[in-house]
Amino acid sequence: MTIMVPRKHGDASDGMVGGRLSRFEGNLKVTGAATYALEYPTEGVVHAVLVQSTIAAGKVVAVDISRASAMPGVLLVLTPEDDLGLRAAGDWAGTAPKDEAYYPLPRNVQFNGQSIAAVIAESREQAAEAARLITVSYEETASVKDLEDPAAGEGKMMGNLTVGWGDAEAALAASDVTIEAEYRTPREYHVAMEPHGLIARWEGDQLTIWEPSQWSHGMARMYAEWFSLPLENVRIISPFIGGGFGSKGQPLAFGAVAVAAAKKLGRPVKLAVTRPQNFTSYGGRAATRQKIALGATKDGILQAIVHRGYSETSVYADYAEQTGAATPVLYKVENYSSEHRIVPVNTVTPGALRGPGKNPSSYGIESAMEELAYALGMDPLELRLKNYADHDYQSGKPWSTRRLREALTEGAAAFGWEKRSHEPRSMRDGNTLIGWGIGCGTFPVIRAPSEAMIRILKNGRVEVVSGSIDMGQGTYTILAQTASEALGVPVDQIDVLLGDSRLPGSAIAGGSMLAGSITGAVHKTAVAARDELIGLALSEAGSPFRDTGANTLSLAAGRVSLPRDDGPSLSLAELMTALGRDTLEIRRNTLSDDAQTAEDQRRAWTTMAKVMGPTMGEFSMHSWCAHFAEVRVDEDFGTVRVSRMVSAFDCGRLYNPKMVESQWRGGIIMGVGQALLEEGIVDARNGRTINNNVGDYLVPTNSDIPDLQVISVGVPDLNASALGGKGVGEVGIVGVAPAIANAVFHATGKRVRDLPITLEKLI
Ligand code: MCN
Ligand code: MOS
Repeated sequence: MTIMVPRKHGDASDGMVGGRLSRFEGNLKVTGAATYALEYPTEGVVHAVLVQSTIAAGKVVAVDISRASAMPGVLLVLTPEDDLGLRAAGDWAGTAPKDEAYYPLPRNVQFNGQSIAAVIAESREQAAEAARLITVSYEETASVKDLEDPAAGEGKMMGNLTVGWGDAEAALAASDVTIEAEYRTPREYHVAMEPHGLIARWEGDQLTIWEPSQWSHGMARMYAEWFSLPLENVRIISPFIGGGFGSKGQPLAFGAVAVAAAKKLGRPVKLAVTRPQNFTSYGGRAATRQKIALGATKDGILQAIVHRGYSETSVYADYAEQTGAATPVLYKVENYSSEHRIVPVNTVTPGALRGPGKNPSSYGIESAMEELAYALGMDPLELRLKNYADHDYQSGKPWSTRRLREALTEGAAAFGWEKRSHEPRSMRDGNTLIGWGIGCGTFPVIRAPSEAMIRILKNGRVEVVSGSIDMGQGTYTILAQTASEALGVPVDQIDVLLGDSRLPGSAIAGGSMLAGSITGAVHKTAVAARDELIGLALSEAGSPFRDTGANTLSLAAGRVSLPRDDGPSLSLAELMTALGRDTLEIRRNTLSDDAQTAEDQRRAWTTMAKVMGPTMGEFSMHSWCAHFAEVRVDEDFGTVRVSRMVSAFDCGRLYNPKMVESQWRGGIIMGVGQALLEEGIVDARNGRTINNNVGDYLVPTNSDIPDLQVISVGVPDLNASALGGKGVGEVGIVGVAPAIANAVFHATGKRVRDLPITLEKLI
């Protein structure tokens, strides 16, 4: 467990909610002082290396381990022959586990790159060398390589994702102006700086796992279910994480293998997933296809949206990358129809990647809106403002807050949009074509209960304790700010402890739901701690306040005083000494009062059962943004550079604008990668991801990124969270790719409808 010592930057108000405090753990990370999961010294640790399938579908007939087993240092080889004794785990939603066995090294191969064997040896080098000597014979069967494969078919309709109102087909047919187009996105990957891996250690029936985790409690539950252990016997430790972006929210097959090996050997096992193995040990964003038809009147009033989407999933689990996630909430439209199908292919099951659903969805609708603007001969900004949704047409509910209009108008003003000339290819600088485009984005406000603990120590320091995590988004820092403000204690007197499933329960750091949830819990706990401390100071023998006759006290700048300022004034340390206390410990949660049983709490912290979606109350609640992109395209070579971006956001109140701005910029940078570079390429012969490394799977570098101007237009939204903030982490990427695609069209007159926009598609 790591205690964070905050350092203060700038003026005193930086430590309050809304201040621009720097990330506490950033310094530790860049200087190497932060301990990542695989860096924990564990005596007697041995090393596991995975062997993955080289076919897309079939059966493992035999695994020859004779040469591997004979290698020096090799302790154990696991293959589909070994029954590891695991049971199936329940899913995120909290559905009870199926009563069946779980095989993390299965005999049936369902995708290329599936783990089918593991070697455990005294050193990693010995294990890696032995792993190369394993030979596997397969009985290969027919497979579906990807969405392009003629064998892929039409997939299955996801009935729960069908959305409709009015009569979209009829209204489309009756519209003056229509456009119809198909948009495509490829497989995309998280590529977090810290690859996956873990150290697993058993002590009797107690299991400790050091593994980067976006959700320590949920992962602990799933490991407990796999190994038939009581939840309290499993501990996940994850104080520092080198990014997750959606990939680190649940335990994966390799984790089960490492834990099972540690149990068999009676020694701690370290398993580092190699970078190439990271491309198939968990799924990235699914490839998508979507057909969108828009109908409008001559003066640009939207009449109908008809939307048909597809995304790939695996052959063993249904995961929908919901192409219809943003389409129904962005515009005012009386006739709407959207459907989504998932197409099973032989891949690892895709997963959530920053802005899941909303991201490809906004690429579709925001590209289509610009195509409509050109069909109408109308400025794309004007078209968007003209069709501004005054409420949520899908749920029929009013928005809690929606400052998308301000995002569009203030973003446009900062960008200088009025200087745009509408015709494609009409703006240039010598041989360079210049284009401007807009893309709007949105992400729902997702709320979840959480728990927190505050400890006031005898030395006057305050600990904020939570099992939530910080993968770089700033949880440590905003929790110190939240506690500082509510308690009246300077931020440099506060230590935040996170990243351990033994600590108080928390929402997942996913779906942009953590900050709103956990600041709410910490705020509530800090207010209770303050009340408790003042109550004790007024009533306990030994306290100099007891006989002052005061009925309340003030706590400010870390000192407890009479409100009138004319009596005793004690620091926290002095007061704790006067009270004769070593610690004062307060724990609170944000579950409702009638849902406080142990079972309620277990479900709340280890499943998604108590998570609330954006329309589960009176209002429809979302974050919003508008991106304005400028691209420069070399007319001869077709190379595209993003030369300027202005993005305006409504994310409600910002707990820490400095971190919010870097969250937004981080999302925008990932969006630039999505628009111009990122594409998982599948070998049609064997279903293998070919570019499974950071040399060939391109993500943006600093030189690909211009200055990114970000603007906040939000106002506090107290329906969305206790402190008025909406989600920040995901919305930044949403809408970037269409803004760039639209700018490329404006520059070149060529509409590329499949990402990424590479030069060969432009020439
Ligand atoms: N914040 C704020 N004011 C708000 C909301 C948020 O100051 N109103 C700031 C805080 O610093 C907070 C951060 O923004 O810590 C993110 O808050 P939130 O939007 O609630 O997102 P979560 O804390 O739930 O984090 C998860 C989110 C997701 S889902 C992905 S994907 C993502 C992201 O955060 N992955 C990230 N940002 C990331 N940032 C880094 N560095 N690494 C990742 O892997
Ligand atoms: Mo974020 S993709 O929901 O972890």
